[in-house]
Amino acid sequence: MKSVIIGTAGHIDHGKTALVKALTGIDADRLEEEKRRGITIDIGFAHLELAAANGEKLRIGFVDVPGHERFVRNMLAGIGGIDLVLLVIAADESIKPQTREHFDICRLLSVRRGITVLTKADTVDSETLEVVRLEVEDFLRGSFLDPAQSPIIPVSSLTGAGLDELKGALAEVVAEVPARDSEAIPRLPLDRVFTMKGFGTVVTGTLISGTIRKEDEMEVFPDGRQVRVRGVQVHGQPADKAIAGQRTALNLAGASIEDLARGMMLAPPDTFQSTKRVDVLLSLLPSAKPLKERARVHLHAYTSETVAEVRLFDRNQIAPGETAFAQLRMEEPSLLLPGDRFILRQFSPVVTIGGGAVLDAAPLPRMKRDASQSFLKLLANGDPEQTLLARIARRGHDGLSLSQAVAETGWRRSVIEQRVVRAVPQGEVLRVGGILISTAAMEGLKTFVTATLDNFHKRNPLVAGISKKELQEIVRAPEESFEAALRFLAQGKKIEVSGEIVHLAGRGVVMKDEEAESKRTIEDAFASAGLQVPALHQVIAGLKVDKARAQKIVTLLLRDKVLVKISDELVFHRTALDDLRGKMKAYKSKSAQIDVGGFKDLTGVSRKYAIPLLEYLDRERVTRRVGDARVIL
Ligand SMILES: Nc1nc2c(ncn2[C@@H]2O[C@H](COP(=O)(O)OP(=O)(O)OP(=O)(O)O)[C@@H](O)[C@H]2O)c(=O)[nH]1
Ligand SMILES: [Mg+2]
Repeated sequence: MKSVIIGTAGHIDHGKTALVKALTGIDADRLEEEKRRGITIDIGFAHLELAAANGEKLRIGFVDVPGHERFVRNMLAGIGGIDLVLLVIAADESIKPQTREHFDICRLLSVRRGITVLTKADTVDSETLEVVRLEVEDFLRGSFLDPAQSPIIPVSSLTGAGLDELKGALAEVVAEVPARDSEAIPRLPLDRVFTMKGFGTVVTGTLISGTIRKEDEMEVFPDGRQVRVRGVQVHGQPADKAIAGQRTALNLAGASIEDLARGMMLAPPDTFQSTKRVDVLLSLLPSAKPLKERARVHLHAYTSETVAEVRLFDRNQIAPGETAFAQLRMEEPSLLLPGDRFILRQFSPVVTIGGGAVLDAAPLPRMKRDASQSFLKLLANGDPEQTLLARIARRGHDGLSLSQAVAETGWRRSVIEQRVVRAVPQGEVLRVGGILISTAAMEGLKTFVTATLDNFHKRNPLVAGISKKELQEIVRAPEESFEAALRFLAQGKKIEVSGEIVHLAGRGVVMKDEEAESKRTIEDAFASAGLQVPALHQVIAGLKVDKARAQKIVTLLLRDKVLVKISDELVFHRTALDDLRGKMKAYKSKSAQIDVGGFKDLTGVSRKYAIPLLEYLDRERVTRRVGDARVIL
């Protein structure tokens, strides 16, 4: 069974509601005020089942909209999720202002199919009907309702004339129109929120994609509140699930009617993010005034509505009839995804001026205008693989995680995986850990890492390498891509990573011969001295290299902990201090305490060395001073 949503459109009083009733038996005017005034104020709903020529059952949900120019806002809340339109034109009035406005809206929303109905056919003679038909044909020519491919059917809701023909045409068009994807991630824009005795909070909407089942957890956008689906109704009947293209009512736990409103959207939890900025492809109606940079407009998308500021990329204004890329900066956040259609209305006086499609609902804040433009051009082409590659590439070496990819595209994870699987062998994308990164960005990162290392070695010839942490801070790459870059470079023998230290292969410490010799001399001098160390300045004085060089070598030895400085004057070789620790440990088995005299006897050093050494041992928590003696810990 196929489910589609048909919207009505047309001027006030042209017989939209009467037509829906004649087709379905349901009066879509549900408000008392509507019945009293005989006009539609808010959207109303009805449903019908038809059989296609091949016997398939077709389930049609109707969204009946108001024609009054003051209620176009409400009309917009209903028309966003429709698959087909019934353009209603009264035979006694022909084309009127809201015929044009509603039709423009349908075109801007990219409604692809529909039927034109000449209502009130019983009120005019056949000649008038023919004249009106010709007018309407002219009006529709070249549009998605071009008379060559879409029927124009005269009907009388009063007498029933033409209704069977209309039903036949409906069955045909409904069978042809592609079904919405019930496998996709579900999104339900809310159009009504109310309480029902015995049920509690109920919301309704046209399910634009996916499937919602009883007991599903959902997130409310833009608020982020979590709710649970206690019950599902489709076209007024209890159901286990609702699928895309169905009028859906949900009984929700976790929210009261005060927490919910028309314009909000339900989607699975922790999947999407609301946004206040969208990059779009915007078309301005020929009838509109030029749209200037920074103009404020009313933005309508599905059931939501907010004020937005228009930002243009490459011009100061969009001329009437023109199409251009733009960024819409919204006052209120909402959940939008690429491909979502929207309508713009002038700030004041409020008239429909244009609309278009969302290309990117997650624009990067620091992207250059040119880069943004070429990115948007690519997205506008609509090739899914290219789109995914561009989205990965624009993240540079930060990469794009799979969950980010889902949030940005609205595609299911498995769909993205498939597209990645197709893209990876082309060599354009790499998968490292949980992120996708473009091969070019990884090459760039590797070059950056080696250049940074090269620079480091030049400036620090006596240092073995840079710490990973420092290197990562310089190249500003997240953990996963950074580690991957190091791994690739190490595999390619470009760098060496030992523990936390990274250096270029074959570089590390570069010493001239006499430096290396001096380093050995210093090391030997201290290693052979044990605790009876010579004065550092004496050792340095005996070297072949100048004092500054010598000082650097000492710094290096201290950094690598070959030498240990325990006071301004005294430097020891690490092995001597390790021996000392061993001696202290052995001494402890004889006595828990040691005084300065005992220490001098144990080590054979003079008082001049004994005091700083004991203080060093205190600092190292080998000993603890108690009066004149030390407790060995
Ligand atoms: N004679 C005749 N009257 C009709 C026909 N269709 C509708 N009407 C009458 O026209 C009036 C307006 O019809 P509605 O169906 O309320 O018009 P609408 O387009 O829904 O109006 P809005 O929702 O307010 O835009 C009502 O009094 C209907 O009875 C028709 O086919 N023949
Ligand atoms: Mg009506």
